[in-house]
Amino acid sequence: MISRIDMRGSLPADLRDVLPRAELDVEAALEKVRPICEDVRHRGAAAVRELTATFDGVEIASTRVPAEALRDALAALDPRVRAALEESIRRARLVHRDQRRTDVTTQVVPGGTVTERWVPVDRVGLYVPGGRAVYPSSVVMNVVPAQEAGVGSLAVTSPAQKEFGGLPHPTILAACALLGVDEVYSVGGAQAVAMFAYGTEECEPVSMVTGPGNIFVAAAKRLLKGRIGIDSEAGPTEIAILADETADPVHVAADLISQAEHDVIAASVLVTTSPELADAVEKELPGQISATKHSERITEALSGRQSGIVLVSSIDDGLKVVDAYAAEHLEIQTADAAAVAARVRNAGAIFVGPYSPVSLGDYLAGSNHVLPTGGCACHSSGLSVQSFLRGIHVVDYTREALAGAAAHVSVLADAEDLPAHGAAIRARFDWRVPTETS
Ligand code: HSO
Ligand code: ZN
Repeated sequence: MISRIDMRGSLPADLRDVLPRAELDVEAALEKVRPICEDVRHRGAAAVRELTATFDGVEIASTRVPAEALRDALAALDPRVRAALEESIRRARLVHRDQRRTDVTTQVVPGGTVTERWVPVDRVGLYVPGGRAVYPSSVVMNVVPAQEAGVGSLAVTSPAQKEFGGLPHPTILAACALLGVDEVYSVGGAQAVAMFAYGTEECEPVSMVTGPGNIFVAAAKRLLKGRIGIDSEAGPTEIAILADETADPVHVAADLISQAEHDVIAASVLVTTSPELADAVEKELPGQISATKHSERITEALSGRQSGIVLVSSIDDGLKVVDAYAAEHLEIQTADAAAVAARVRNAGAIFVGPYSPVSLGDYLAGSNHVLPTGGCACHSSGLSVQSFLRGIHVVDYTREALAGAAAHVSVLADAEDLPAHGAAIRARFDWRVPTETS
């Protein structure tokens, strides 16, 4: 049921186009999302509440989740889930704390310095999906880097759920409480992104919105980008596995299945030098799929055109294939996996060897699971402390140091036909181009 592409002869020139990939037409959703965002912009919280009634089927009196609801959710949280979340948070903090940047001052010339000062974004809104995908782990993965970056004001929003009296899912609320986030809204969809971007009577506007969501959330982020900063537009989950004959087909099948579990359009791609492994994985899949809860969804994802097994004639070719694919998650299950992993150029995150499966990274490795999808790993990184920081150049030159640069500035300004640029420097030196000693 999983398709095969044989590239053992030679690799096709248009490798990127040949490889399986899900298409997500965010552009088409833009027109639906535009009036929603305009409505929120003009009518504020009333519009947000009405849109929540329309799209989520719940009447909410206020968009803000009361503090007691957060406390109650934490008190009612299964203690085992609490312990697991606490460990996930602890490990994520260790990794993200090490991502903090220090300001660097470069002395360019005597008396002339440029300092790169790292300043966190003042206020961030985090979107957490609701509905079928209730992911407290994603709350951790969004909140921890923002907090470690030093973001002062952090708000979380997640769709109002009818079955929870118009509040977001209790596990989401409990995760917020564990992380010390007390500003939470029960709003989902495009209206949530608009609420954050424009602000309402009930929610101060933010400077940046991060977090995964459905196609309407992605479209709203695309529409409002510029007014707000965004992380990447999250597409369906992908796993690629580069494996040779040393890989265990049971592990490979389990890992392909694990990410296919997310969505019928999730992508699972095995790239292997070993036809025997390909056969063994194919043989292994049906048994594992039928033993798992979401077997229908998984079967659809694995038989979709976005998933497949790619046969290659060497690890070198395999590396070319996985680099062209630029997977969100890439596992290396080969001999000398660390050395092979070191040669990978494009991936959201790399999982090395038999004991580093993607599901470890989804929850507890300490790494971040908000990663670039759809091939964006060839130009972007996953969410990190850096995502929430701005590097501001602070330029500080003395009179003498400016004098030393003046002639070159004048020449370049004239060459660009912008003489007033040069004049701004001469104005400080009696309208003459100074020499370094004048
Ligand atoms: N694999 C997903 C993240 C996730 N998995 C959340 C389980 N829960 C995208 O990286
Ligand atoms: Zn996952």
